[in-house]
Amino acid sequence: MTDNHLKIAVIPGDGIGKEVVPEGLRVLEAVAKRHNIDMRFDEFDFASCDYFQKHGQMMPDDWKEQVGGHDALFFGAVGWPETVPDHVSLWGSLIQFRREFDQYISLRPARLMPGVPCPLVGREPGDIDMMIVRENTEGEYSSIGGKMFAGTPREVVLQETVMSRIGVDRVLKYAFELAATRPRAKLTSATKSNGISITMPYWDERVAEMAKDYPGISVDKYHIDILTAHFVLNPDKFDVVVASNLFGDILSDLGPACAGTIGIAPSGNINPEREFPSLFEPVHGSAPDIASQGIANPIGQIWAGAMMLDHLGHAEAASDIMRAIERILSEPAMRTRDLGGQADTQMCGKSVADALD
Ligand code: GGG
Repeated sequence: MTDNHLKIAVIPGDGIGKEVVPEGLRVLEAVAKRHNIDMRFDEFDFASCDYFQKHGQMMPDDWKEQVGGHDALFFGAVGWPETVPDHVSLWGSLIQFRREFDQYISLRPARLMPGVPCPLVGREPGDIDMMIVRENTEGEYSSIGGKMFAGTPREVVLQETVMSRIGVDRVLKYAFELAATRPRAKLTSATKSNGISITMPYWDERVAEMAKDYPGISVDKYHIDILTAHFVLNPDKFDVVVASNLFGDILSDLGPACAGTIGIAPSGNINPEREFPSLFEPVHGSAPDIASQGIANPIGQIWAGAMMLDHLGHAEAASDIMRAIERILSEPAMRTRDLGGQADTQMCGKSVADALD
């Protein structure tokens, strides 16, 4: 049964995360009111580089207790390389959430929305509509490795890729099931099994094995290098795309960029069994180059809010947000600069809230 009382942990993080999260909340509050959803927001200052500077770590030791009782996490962005190295901020925050809350699916839609100028010539809305399913807890993002003979000419660094049968099969199953719900029923697997000769052939084998259970799904695979070229040249070829952690991260920036801008791309870090809360964030990072100027596109954050509501069983409220986003994107005056407009972050967020049915 759908829960009408929702408790959301809000974590703005760094850079433009602090600017786009309030716009996401503005829209969530407006839609909650219309749908009589009692939504409570608890804001946390950790998982940010400011917190690191004060406390010497990205999150308090009891972060899991602090946010674990919430229905979902609404996250902005992390990273401020001037003060904290990027690998320290990412591993100290987002990667902890993904691993500790077993958010093994990263679901990232890339869709050409009506009215959005597409950098690829001749594409219309509907031509680009893919769901990128990224493995989110293992793969190339592994903590197994180390450095030997540091600072000497014999210096050696090593970081292992980890693929477990459980880890690979569960992300593939999710992707096949998702493909089965979509009209084209097509699944593309990203690989590199010619060069990476142990883990990637294993990935391919598991795809082939699982495909036997889904005879209605048309399956293909591409090496990641040519796949990136096809994303740019033939994005309409793709429906559901499943990829390892690193390949999925790259493809889920490229896909939305082909569809106009990374600024509108959302992402769900999902624990499908709902044993733990899932986390919703824009695909983009903290963007230090445009932070504090009030010009960031808030739509990725707002769309992440729609994904969160959908995940929590409020599909109608989520659809209302998506309709409002489509209306605003169709109006050049309401677009932010990444889409050739002049609107600032707050104007754009407010216009989405006002455009709700
Ligand atoms: N809102 C997403 C964010 O802050 N991303 C920072 C980043 O670099 N993420 C890498 C990743 O998602 O693995």
